[in-house]
Amino acid sequence: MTTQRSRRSQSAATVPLALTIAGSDCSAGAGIQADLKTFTALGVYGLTAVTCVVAEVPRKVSRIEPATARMVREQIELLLKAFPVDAIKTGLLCSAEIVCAVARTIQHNERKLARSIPFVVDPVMIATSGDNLLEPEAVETYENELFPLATLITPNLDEAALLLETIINDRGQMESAAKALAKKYHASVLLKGGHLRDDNAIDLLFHHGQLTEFSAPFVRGVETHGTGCTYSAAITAGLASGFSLERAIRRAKKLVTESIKRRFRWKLKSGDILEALRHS
Ligand code: PXL
Repeated sequence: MTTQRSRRSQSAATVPLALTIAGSDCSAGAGIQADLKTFTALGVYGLTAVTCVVAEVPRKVSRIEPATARMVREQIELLLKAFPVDAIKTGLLCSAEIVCAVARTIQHNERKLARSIPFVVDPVMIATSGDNLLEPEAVETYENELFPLATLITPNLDEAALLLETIINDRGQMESAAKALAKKYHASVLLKGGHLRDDNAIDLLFHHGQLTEFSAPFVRGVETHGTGCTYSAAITAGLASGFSLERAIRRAKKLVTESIKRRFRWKLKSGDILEALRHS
């Protein structure tokens, strides 16, 4: 017979677990804070490995301080040893050294655990404010070390353009870019087209040789902060919950669109309006 207590501990044991390896955004719209809120909103328990601390508010990045590569490695190692992690995502990794440490630690631990864990790589390079977040030398390390391990890579148009050294200005160019990235990195790619600012925000998934479109009405006139982090965290939560890639993306897209529609707004002392995503 199952007692009340053991029934409760059984259900607690089945909560999916996701790990985010990312930076801290003190304004809490992006970074590990956004990831944790998103995991929680989707019924997933979130674990964090902090890569750097960013002093910022939505339109301004003021200072970035990286953790040591050793500290990043130790957090990941400890968590993977202690918890049956169901999915992992990366956000801002800050430096080439940290990108390399993350890749090697995941690879090493997966080998030890003898299982591969769904792994979403959000190649965070530039903030919506236009500030550079990633050391330029780190791009090559992403390509050589981290992308080969990814289940899914989720670049926006700027990141894709940088990776392919091209310009992406319309839907046709998006299609070619999604395919080119998938071919170049032998991975599934979700290319996010929100920056085209058309009537619809269109994202293209290239997965197992097939192109799938995810579309939602573009919410106009909103200065967003943290949409990319929220989107990739929601996809990771879906994968941690056992969803297929397509189902995880479909639900994540809905969550991001709804969050933008029902955003929080604060009137600042200057009379300006500050906007941020909500995740519940
Ligand atoms: O939105 C990109 C991003 C990711 N991670 C952290 C950030 C930001 C944006 O500013 O601060 C920690």
